[in-house]
Amino acid sequence: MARSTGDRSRKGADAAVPVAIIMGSQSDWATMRHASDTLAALGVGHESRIVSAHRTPERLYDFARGARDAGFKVIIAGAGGAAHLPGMAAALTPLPVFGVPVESKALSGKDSLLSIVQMPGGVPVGTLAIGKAGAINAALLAASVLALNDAGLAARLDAWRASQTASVAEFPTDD
Ligand code: RP5
Repeated sequence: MARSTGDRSRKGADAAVPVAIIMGSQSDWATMRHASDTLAALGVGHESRIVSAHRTPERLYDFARGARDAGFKVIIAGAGGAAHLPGMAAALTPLPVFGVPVESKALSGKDSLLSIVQMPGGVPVGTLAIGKAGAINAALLAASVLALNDAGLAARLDAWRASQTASVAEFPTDD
């Protein structure tokens, strides 16, 4: 179901892989894997790959310009620091882009957040929280979008939410 980072196979239009997870560096994977894990738990096909706006700009252009024709429906883009990847991807594709600010060492991800969220009017990036929570929620948002046209996925999302609700204890414990 999920293609891991490093799998560069492209099969053209592929309805089974509707979500692309891109990230600026291998170091982002510790965060972005939570998006991958969440999509896997929901049975959503996805592919993860490293696409750096700064170090591999041609790869970014090739990926983003071809993303729709490759069959992707939603892109999740995570980056840290001067995090231009989500915005540049959004500039190059009509697909919805959800941006995940990766927590940076120097500024704890505030730099990432501001880099991603402050897009000019006309080029939207749906920006999530910094770090793991943002990665998980980006996956849930992507799944919600896809569930609009997928009753099975909508049911799995409902079940996921019900399970989350059931897991919350009413009273705190000392353990
Ligand atoms: C960004 O620079 C990446 O998204 C990453 O969050 C950050 C640091 O990259 P590395 O130096 O760890 O490769 O482009």
